[in-house]
Amino acid sequence: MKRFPLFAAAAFLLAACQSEAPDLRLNDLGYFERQGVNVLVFNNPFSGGFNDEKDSGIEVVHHGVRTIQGGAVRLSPTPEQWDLVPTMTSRTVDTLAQSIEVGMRYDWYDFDSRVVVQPKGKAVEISVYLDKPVPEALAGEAGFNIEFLPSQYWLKTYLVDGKPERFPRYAVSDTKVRPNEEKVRQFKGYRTYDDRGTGEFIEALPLSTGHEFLMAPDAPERMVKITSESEMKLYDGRMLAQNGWFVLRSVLPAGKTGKVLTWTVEPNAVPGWIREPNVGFSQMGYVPDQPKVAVIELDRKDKVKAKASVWKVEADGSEREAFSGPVKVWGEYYKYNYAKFDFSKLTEPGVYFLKYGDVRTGNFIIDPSVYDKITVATSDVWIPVHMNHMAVHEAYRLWHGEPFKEGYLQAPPSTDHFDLHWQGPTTDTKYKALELIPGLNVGGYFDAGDFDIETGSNISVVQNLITLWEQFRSERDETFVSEEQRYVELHRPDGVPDILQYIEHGVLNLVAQAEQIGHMAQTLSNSVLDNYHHLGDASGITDGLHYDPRLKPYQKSADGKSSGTPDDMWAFTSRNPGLDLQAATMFAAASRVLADRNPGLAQRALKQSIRLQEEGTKLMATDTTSRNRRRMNQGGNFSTALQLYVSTKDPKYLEQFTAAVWPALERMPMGAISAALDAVPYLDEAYKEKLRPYVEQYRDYILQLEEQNPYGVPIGLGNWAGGGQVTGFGTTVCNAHRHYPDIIGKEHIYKAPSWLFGCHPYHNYSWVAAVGAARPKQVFYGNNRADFSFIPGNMAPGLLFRQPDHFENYDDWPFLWGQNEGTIAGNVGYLIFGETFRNVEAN
Ligand SMILES: [Ca+2]
Ligand SMILES: [Ca+2]
Ligand SMILES: [Ca+2]
Repeated sequence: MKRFPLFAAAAFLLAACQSEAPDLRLNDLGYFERQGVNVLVFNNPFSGGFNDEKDSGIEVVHHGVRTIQGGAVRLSPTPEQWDLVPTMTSRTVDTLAQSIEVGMRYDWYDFDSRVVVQPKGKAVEISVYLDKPVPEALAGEAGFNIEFLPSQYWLKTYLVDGKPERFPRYAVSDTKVRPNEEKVRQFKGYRTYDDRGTGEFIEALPLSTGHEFLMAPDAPERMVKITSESEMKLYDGRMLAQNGWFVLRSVLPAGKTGKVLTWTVEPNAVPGWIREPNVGFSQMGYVPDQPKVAVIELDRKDKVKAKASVWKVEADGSEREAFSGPVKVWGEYYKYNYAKFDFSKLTEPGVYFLKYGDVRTGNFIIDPSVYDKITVATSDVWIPVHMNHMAVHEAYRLWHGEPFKEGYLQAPPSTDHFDLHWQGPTTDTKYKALELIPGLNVGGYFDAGDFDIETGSNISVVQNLITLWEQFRSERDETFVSEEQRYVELHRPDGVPDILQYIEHGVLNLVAQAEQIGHMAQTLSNSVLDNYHHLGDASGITDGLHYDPRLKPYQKSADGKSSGTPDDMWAFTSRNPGLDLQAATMFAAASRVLADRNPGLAQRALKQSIRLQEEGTKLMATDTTSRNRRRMNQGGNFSTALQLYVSTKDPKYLEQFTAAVWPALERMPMGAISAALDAVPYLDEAYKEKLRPYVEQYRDYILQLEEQNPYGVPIGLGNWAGGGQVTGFGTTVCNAHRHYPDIIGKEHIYKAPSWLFGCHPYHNYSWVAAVGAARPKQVFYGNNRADFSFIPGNMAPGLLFRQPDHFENYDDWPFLWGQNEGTIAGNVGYLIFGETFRNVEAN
């Protein structure tokens, strides 16, 4: 992506000429643009994976912030995540006519529509066309919607046909109820709501109705004028779901074809606006002798300043310039221009901040100890808060009570789940559909911002915690865990290293799965969508009573132990021998580390390990599913062989490992290098020598990253931001440096932490909640996201890419999981990275 400054200069001159006529124009990337305003038309189509992810359709990036999205024909006034989204059937960019046309289709209703967007001066005209009238079932329901980001509009004003109003800070508008029969179908026929036996669903009523809406006249950067001959209504999507947006909507007329609706949308552009520079630096600070480079992200129209400076905060509160140096242009990367400021020469411990032009950053520390505590919030708070089947207390606060007391039922065959799970045509167990599988409500970790136990993820978490324990033996004890009392208390030492207790807690659930089910479940998850989207205390997701279908919904049995509410969680039990083998490896390692701490559990783990290893191997030999083949090919088996060799010292596993590792390194050197490096401490010098050329290749990859983007780390462009990729990269670089310091210099180990702690695009906040930084991110997609808060120690996935050129990370809106969610696997990945980095850094 890197282009040279020469081109940047040319683009600058061209842009300067165009500023005489600042109308919206269709650019080479296929969206409409003028300085401060980007109008995107299905550059990001609805993916359908989780339905409405609030990042699709017609979108507006307004003065650098994506404040409008979801522009499309929709079937509800305030669409929720699991409402149907249209499939994009065509997208035509007509450079001559300066227009973009998109075909949309709802298969379930056999309903097609088209939207055509064309610039008209500083506005775009959006028209909806129908070749056939709106189907009868959708008359009055189908409409054209666009959505406005609440956190950027609340408390601002709007004018509707000239009448002043204010966007509400909290959802408090009016609602009505309608009979369930009238509800438009939701994702796979599931329902997002629990009607409490009323037979009715809720619909939001509009805040305002009119033909001209002027949004945010009091905030020029957010001001948008929308006019139409069709009646428009403004709704508050948060009435039904906390992650809803403000929705402007016109219902499509029934019985009509051709052009059925036209809106004119004019986002204001502030004259002369240039985006404020984003000065990226490590909020966690720097150790004295490490490289210190700030990366400055600049509007392409901004002129790069020659110099930047570092200021020291003195003990008497005064400030003085401690260093000043040149700013070097790096070049363009996607939307912006980048420059670097190297202040490595500054080594004196102290409190500092950076100055670049008018920008003054928050402060940071230079000191040998800055990295000492980078993992404590994750290990002391985030991980224990995610312990399932426990009540978790912290000082005066209850994080959550004990969830899922009623246990888990066998998922019925042929279930297509809403969180991407499924149950195959049989149960694969001795249990009948909806029969209680005893003993599963123990141990385990919530997957993420949701509360299911993802078995694969839990296995890798336990495996990683074991690796961490065996490598670094952290005896840290800040957590009280009583499995007997099902009680956790944060910041209360109990004489047992926390990491052993975390391993034990994970193993308790996984061993129970192997014993009770006979093999590993895919997942233990919600049975009904209306409790899957639960926010807050996990103990309230289900009623804690066994489901008895003989009772009526919401009715309790006389003994108070069961209810007719079908809210019990399900175990999805279709057998996956690949998962069984993964568990077998982990159980072998767990039996090793738990032998002293909990001999009974260690025995059970070993027994299941041997059984699953035998059964899994046999099944794998005959298994032809692509998932397992892929796993075999990707070298999952040589990591396993290494683990087994470390556990047992049986040379047959060493043979398996060496037979697989070299072909894997040839096939995909960057994919296999991490596992190959893990083996170095256990193998001989000959192995280490043979690996050397691959480490040299890895160095070339690291150097090439510096050419690819200004931050020198792998930047993910997927629908889930690449924080995990960066921690994985950081861990691998640290291990490569540890074993091959002559090939991988120490300077490279600081790239991943710089990115994680604030040196990255969009803003310069640390991706890790609460620790070390003057300005960590403040909102995350955790189970407390409705409070616009965080769970300390969470590492956000971070920087999300939106096609074709926009990176973002909202820090005033927690609800986009792809940028703000913490997962148990991701945060344990951060813990591994942090511990590895701290140890390698200190040596
Ligand atoms: Ca999940
Ligand atoms: Ca402890
Ligand atoms: Ca229940």
